[in-house]
Amino acid sequence: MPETDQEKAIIAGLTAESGEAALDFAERSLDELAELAEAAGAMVAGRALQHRQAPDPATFLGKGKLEEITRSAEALGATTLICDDELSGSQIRNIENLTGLKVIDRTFLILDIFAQRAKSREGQLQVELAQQQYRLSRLIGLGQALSRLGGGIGTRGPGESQLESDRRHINRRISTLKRALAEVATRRDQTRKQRQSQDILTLAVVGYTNAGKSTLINALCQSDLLTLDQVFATLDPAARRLVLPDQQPVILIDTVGFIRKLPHQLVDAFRSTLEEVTQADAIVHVLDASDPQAEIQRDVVDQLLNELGAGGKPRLTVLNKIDLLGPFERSGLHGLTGKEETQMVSARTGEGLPDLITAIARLAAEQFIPVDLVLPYDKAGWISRIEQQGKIESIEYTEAGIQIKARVRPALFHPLQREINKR
Ligand SMILES: Nc1nc2c(ncn2[C@@H]2O[C@H](COP(=O)(O)OP(=O)(O)OP(=O)(O)O)[C@@H](O)[C@H]2O)c(=O)[nH]1
Ligand SMILES: [Mg+2]
Repeated sequence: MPETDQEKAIIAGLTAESGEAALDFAERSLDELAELAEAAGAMVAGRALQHRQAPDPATFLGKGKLEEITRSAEALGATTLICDDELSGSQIRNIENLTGLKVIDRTFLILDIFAQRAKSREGQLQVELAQQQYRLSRLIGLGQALSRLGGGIGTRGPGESQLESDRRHINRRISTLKRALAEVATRRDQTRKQRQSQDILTLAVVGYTNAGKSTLINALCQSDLLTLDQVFATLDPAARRLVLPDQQPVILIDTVGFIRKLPHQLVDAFRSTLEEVTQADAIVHVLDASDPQAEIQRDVVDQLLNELGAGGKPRLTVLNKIDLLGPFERSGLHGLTGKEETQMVSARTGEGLPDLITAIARLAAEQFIPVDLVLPYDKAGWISRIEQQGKIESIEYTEAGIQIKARVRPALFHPLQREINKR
């Protein structure tokens, strides 16, 4: 994009604590905000970090800081101010009045990037739902301010009735979007049920945005999912098949990346997409081990997984991008290894992938139930199902019937058990 077309922005954040670690944390959050602003198509002309016990309820940043920002925006030719936290509707209006700048917050920015990236119909519907919910909550902020101004009976001004009609309009749109999404979700459900009925083990590949999830799936499955050095390249889940060394297939599901302060509107709106994570048999958590913020990113992902109710699933941790690390830095990765099994890999060079595949195979094997049974000859049809959905370890044709030792998926185990008990 030529520079002249780009919106010039100043980014600003708050930190409640002043210690070195807290300052560093806030600066890194601003770095990420700058990345988000650029991903949305803006040019970051300046940044400001204010140390303050608590945000100013009316203007988020202090008045003095806002005056400073106004002056530097004039000097730099910036027209937009982007704040690193969610602002209320009245805060946005107050800051706009004080600075003359267009004001947006981190949530708006993330929603905007999602809107630019969404390709599938489901993705577009989900993003618009989140955006409308964001707008609605900002209207309410404005509404409270106005109704306080209005005061007594009969003082309802034109502003307020406009507001009510806006609110009605948004609510109608939200209902339409929810209905459309419910339809798409039903279809997604069917696809998933079909997959589950084939009973192939499903692993959700999750992680912070840009950690290399799609690249890793491509390297493992020889697929060609979109990978880019930018945030939120992937919005729609995609399933790819990986055939393990014992010929057992598993499905890897690529998912949307997580980020700190992920807008709750997005989490709500993306619920059906995120169900791919909650419905998976196990989780592969991909971390960018070369990122100085890897530890924080891991915690953000852990917390979101817990919120989604997927915190207790069997899990593998993958420390990716180790090609960017020297031997000394690699040996310092202990801090990132939790209680789950951890593999160091480079999805780019292929280093560590054979060990990762072994670990996935081990995880897959743990999801199978061992059986030792005698199948009557008239039930021999079950053998092909066991072959498809499990692994036969030994088979012997005896007088009593067909003696089978095998490992099967839970979904086959129960019907099989019922069948045997019928006799
Ligand atoms: N050096 C190096 N770069 C990698 C590696 N794996 C991925 N990358 C790069 O990291 C960037 C992000 O990769 P993606 O696979 O798109 O990351 P993602 O986690 O799917 O990201 P989102 O879908 O945006 O959340 C791309 O530029 C990749 O080429 C790796 O092992 N080493
Ligand atoms: Mg991706």
